[in-house]
Amino acid sequence: MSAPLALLGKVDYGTPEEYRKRKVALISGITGQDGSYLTELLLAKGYEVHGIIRRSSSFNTGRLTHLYADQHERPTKFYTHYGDLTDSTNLVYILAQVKPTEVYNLGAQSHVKVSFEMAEYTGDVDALGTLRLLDAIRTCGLEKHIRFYQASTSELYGKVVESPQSETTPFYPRSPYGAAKLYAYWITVNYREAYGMYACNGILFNHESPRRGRTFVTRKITRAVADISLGKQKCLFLGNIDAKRDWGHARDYVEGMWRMLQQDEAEDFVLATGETHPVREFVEKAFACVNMSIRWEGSGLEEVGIDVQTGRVVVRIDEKYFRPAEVELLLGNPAKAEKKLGWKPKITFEALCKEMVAADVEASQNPIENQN
Ligand code: NDP
Ligand code: GDR
Repeated sequence: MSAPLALLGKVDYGTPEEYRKRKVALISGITGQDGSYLTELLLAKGYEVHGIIRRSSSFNTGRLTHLYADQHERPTKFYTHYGDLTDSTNLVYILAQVKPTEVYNLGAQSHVKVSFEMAEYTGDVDALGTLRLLDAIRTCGLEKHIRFYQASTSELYGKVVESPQSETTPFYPRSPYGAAKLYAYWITVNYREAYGMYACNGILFNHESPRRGRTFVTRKITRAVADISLGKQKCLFLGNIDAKRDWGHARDYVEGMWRMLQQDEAEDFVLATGETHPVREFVEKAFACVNMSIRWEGSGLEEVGIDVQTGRVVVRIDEKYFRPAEVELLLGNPAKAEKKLGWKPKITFEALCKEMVAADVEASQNPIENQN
């Protein structure tokens, strides 16, 4: 069966081996946490990096500012293109223009709680957006030339069926986000099997950093800890503090993404630390970084976190942060990635927490310079 490229007329890209002698990456979601770290990694490896950015009335390229600045001081191989995963024509146009050798699909409505309120949009971007990008590659006739990375997630596991969770654990998503990512996972597998594409799923467990979006729980906590320690905020309001997550550092995880695209054959891999911690432990560790210790009192919605030294309530529970269906426990088994990719996370839970608190203390003291 011929590729839909016939619609565009034949383009000779040379053999896949010749084509892949160049190192050109295209990243959707480049303005996000992972996109910014992956861009740094690929530029350091000598890649030409192209990113898809969305037009927004407010500033959305803060995590890339240092790379734009570099470009004006000395020429770099970093380019951005306006686009959106809901716009097929635009994706075909960008692919035809850029002719990447590797495509990293990181773009997504990535907030689980928000996905319950914007379920259709989340499905459009996270599920159909992945299909659009895969089809755009085929439309350009590049399905044998491009290596494709799909940002799959531990949210696919959802309700605990087995623990720790590995590449063979059955999926049971618990949110519109998880369900949309399930479609994206399987369409990636399907395009690999149907069209011989080099397409991989990275099933990544939670990974954080000082560049984490401000409404995800770790960053929300470290920002509040910074502001409370500096007397700028009184109390932190949270939802389910008993949920457990396998938290790593985003810098380690983007290295794993790249390694997945350097194998002889495309496969799916879990990236995780193999440790799990409840949200309440992250709260305790974060406060400890500013020399505050927390004592818990009460239960359920009435539970509070008290600063032992002053006796002040600094953490309260707010019903509005609970989800209609929760993922209670995530704990990954990264053995396959360690064996086949030689990948191991380097940054510990404690070091991650410390780095995030230090960055937020600095940002709180100098709010103009630090707008991540
Ligand atoms: P972020 O939320 O920080 O970044 C998401 C990116 O997607 C942003 O660049 C955003 O653009 C972009 N985006 C959103 N909607 C669209 C759209 N319609 N078209 C094109 N781009 C869009 O996510 P992370 O960096 O944390 O995560 C990267 C990917 O990995 C996501 O797909 C996420 O679901 C997945 N993932 C993340 C994990 C984590 O723990 N961080 C774990 C497992 C998977 P804008 O800046 O304009 O909003
Ligand atoms: P998650 O991350 O849903 O795991 O998805 P998030 O940090 O939002 O939640 C982690 C856990 O903390 C609980 N929680 C709260 N969460 C938020 N955001 N705000 C709160 O106030 C709060 N209080 C308690 C949550 O209920 C949850 O159990 C992230 C995203 O990056 C996804 O895109 C990615 O796929 C998964 O990680 C792996």
